[in-house]
Amino acid sequence: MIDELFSLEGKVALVTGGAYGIGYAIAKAYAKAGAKIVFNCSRQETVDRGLASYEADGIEAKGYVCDVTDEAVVQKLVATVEEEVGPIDILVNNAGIIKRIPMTEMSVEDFRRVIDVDLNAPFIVSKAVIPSMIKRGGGKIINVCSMMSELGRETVSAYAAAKGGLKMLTKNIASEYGEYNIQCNGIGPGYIATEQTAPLRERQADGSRHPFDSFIISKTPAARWGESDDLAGPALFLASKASDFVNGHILYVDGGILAYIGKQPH
Ligand code: NAP
Ligand code: GCO
Repeated sequence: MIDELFSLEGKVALVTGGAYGIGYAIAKAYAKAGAKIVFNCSRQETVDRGLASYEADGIEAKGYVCDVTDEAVVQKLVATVEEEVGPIDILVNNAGIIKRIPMTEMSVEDFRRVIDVDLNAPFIVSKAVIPSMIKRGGGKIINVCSMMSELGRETVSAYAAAKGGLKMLTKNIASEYGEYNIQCNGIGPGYIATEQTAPLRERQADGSRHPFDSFIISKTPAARWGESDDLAGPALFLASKASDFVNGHILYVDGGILAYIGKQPH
């Protein structure tokens, strides 16, 4: 039955940074497909915000404070989840930050922090959940990559380096653990209207669009910013039986940006 292909009934999904934005949209889709939802953020107030949103959407979710860059805390989180909810069948490495600073003006500390959250943390969390997945005969890992896994632009050197590395970490986890029926794939959102990109869409003093806002719309064949819910279907595909023979793939959900050279000037 086609429904069974996309069902997550009885599965436990951990979505890092799943309080709002892209992580929340992915978790909501998983809940609708039957999964039990667990999420974490680095701040109690964000966890509380997420819990209120899940409750308002009629979703039973458990939230934990856990900085994904702290291996000891992550290992404790995984043990707690396994005890309180059950073994983790689906991991979405979604938690992420960006710092938009010209590279030559960026401090090493800022560069390292972005790499720590966006690249080292997916390693840390994946390393914590894979042994249990192997014991249970398999699992799904979805790493949230980016246009910057493929492209650069000014001021995002640390983020692009991290997301480019995350693409290759995805391929390596797929290569190293595919034989244990673990599928590790990436999802690559285009430019999505979330709090993270809000500065790029702020209306100008005269009420006009932010120049970057207009730029992205011109570079996107779909001629719009993505919404977090645009990721729901592709993320569900990567978490379900439907993708059991898909491994090491980065599924770009970008409205066509990566395919498009841009509109010729008139
Ligand atoms: P967002 O709105 O900024 O949300 C980020 C989430 O990650 C928050 O819940 C945040 O909560 C959590 N987080 C940040 N640092 C953390 C840490 N050290 N430990 C645990 N949780 C942490 O971001 P978003 O736009 O939804 O993006 C989510 C993911 O998609 C990120 O990996 C981002 O790089 C990626 N992405 C975004 C876009 C886009 O256009 N928006 C496009 C491509 C890829 P706390 O701050 O409370 O920890
Ligand atoms: C930026 C944006 C992008 C998006 C996303 C694109 O400053 O260029 O924040 O990096 O977050 O990663 O896929």
